[in-house]
Amino acid sequence: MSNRQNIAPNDLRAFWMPFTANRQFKSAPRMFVAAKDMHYIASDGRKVLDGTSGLWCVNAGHCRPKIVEAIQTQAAEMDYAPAFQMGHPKAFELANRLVDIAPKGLNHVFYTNSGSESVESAIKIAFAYHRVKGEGSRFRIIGRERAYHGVNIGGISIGGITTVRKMFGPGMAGVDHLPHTHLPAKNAFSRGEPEHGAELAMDLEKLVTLHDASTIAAVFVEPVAGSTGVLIPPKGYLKKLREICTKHGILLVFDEVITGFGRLGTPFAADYFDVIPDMITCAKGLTNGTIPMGAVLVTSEIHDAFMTGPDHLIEFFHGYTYSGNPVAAAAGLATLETYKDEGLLTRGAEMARHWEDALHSLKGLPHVIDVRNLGLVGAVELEPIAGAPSKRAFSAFVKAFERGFLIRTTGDIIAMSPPLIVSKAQIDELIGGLGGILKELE
Ligand code: PXG
Repeated sequence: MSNRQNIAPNDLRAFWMPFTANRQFKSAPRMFVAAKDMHYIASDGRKVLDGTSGLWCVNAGHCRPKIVEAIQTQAAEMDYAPAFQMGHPKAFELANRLVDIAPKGLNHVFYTNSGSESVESAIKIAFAYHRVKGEGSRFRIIGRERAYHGVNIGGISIGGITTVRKMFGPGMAGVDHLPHTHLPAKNAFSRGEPEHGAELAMDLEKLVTLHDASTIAAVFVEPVAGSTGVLIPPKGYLKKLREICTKHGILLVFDEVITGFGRLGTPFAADYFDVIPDMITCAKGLTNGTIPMGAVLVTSEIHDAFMTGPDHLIEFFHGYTYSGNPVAAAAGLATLETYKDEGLLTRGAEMARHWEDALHSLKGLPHVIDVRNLGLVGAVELEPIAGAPSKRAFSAFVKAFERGFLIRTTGDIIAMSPPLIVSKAQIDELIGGLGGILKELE
């Protein structure tokens, strides 16, 4: 019998959902059908307060008029233009607007369609940059434990998530890892940047001694690790990494897929920490989550190193069919305008203190073993149920959805990152709601 006869239009089996407990979801689906500003509307008509900006991407809030209109207009005017050997004005305009808000020196933009692709592109730029400069022996990339750099082979190789790393084969060759900086014994319940742990950056010197600088192309770090539970870097840590990379001619890449576009109260985390990397990978907030688009921002030094040889030849053999797609570029331009009109790239700084106070009010509630925050990112770590890791936080997530709040969980850590338009009252509502749930958890 044909498959088709078995699948009703509303059957949930065909869609193999990403990063989802498929069987649990399909036994009790949680569906969103509409969204506006700070809220989703669930399929049963309930309003759900968005405590996570979708998946850390809807920084300006949902269905913002300028962005909606720009997408509609562009889709009708020119849906697609070839990305290779042809151009269209909006991709160039967006690159210029991005450079305007990027940290000083990051003057060029390579487009991708996601954070994962931004990471792969940055890895390839790092390899190729050293090669065009005559240092092709720099084939090694240094990542970090507990890092998330997307899902492709390069990203999972330099990433540090064990469940992912054990599942998909040996990965990319020539990778080593720095230790993570999560030190709960010393830093639990830190407000903002923790005091202890900057010395962990010195492990990079050890890796340089082990492998020799001449084999190392780049160090990749998330300035604040998001997916693995909001790990805030210790004071001074990123500055030390920068110093060591500079000393040894190693490129420093900040993966700002989550921290980019105002999450910490500055346009990029590089601004917040006052550390300028050689490349920034971004995505998500670039188009406010509407149309897939990512980018790698690079220094002129990197870009210009490729601009040699006969000028009819392609300088960098890399790119995607949808690099700089017109509808995505239009969405990106309207997103950056919305951020500018409403001061959203720095609004997090104004709200950070209220957010921090609200989050830390959860200290002392049952099962809470740590609270972490920076800008408009926060995490509440719960003591796992013995023998059933992740279960306690997952029940908090399900209960929160039932009560009208969207939160995220990773292991037994609850992560929150509301849209940057959030009000103080909405922060209180979200954190108050979470507090109520924590009191009821097993
Ligand atoms: N780098 C970083 C630092 C990320 O956080 C990616 C790369 C990959 O981006 P794409 O666009 O390929 O998904 C990410 C993505 C979560 C969560 O809830 C985090 C991400 C994605 C989905 C969920 O922690 N980060």
